[in-house]
Amino acid sequence: MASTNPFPGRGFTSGLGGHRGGPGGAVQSGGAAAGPSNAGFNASAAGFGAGGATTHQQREAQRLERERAERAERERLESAGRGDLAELSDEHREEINEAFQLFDLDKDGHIDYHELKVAMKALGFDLPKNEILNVLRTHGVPATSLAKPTSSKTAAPPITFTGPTRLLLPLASFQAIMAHRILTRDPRDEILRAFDLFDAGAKGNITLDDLRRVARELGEGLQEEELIAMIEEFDLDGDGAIGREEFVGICLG
Ligand SMILES: [Ca+2]
Ligand SMILES: [Ca+2]
Repeated sequence: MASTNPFPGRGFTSGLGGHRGGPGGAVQSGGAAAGPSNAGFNASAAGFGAGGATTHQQREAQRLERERAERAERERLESAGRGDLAELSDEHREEINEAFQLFDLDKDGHIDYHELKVAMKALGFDLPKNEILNVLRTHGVPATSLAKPTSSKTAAPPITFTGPTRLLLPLASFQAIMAHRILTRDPRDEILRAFDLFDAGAKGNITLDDLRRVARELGEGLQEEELIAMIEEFDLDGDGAIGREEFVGICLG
């Protein structure tokens, strides 16, 4: 049949006996059960078509509505995030971008669960698993949507959600989220993060050895007496080292 049909694109419609051309007419003429010779075929086709079309359309509508809501929420957060981003120092903005680039191993502008976890940790946010998952659920996009961005319109294959790693976080969302977190973070947290950089081995104290090491790493030509004087100045409880609270006191005081 296909070989003799002069209008291959309309073959199925005319085969149903419908007098309306085009794909839109096909469903309608099928529903009207036109053409006695084709009635049997039409009925089953219409039954299948109608049932399938309704649920498909409903599902499609629900999916579109859900996507619209998610997109709106994402855009709202991202525009709020852009505001945050504008408030950040250049240094923080660079830190955010560097953390992302560093862990976006395949350079596709998206990071997965594990990459997000380490990228956030690199920025000083060591979040538990469920919080990372929440970030991905709220801001992530399905990995499958990246492979074929335009083919989701017709007969979208069901997204098989096999796990958190199937959601990816785009750079713009990462920037917005991290900007917000950095701006709203407790200064104490940042101070303690710095403390941890000094405190080798997480002893809970910054010792003279730690100061020597950091001075060396920073290339600061500090004299031994200067380092000792630093400890003495801030060592309030006299244990010969700078504890966490003593350190917070230095930075906030
Ligand atoms: Ca990636
Ligand atoms: Ca002390």
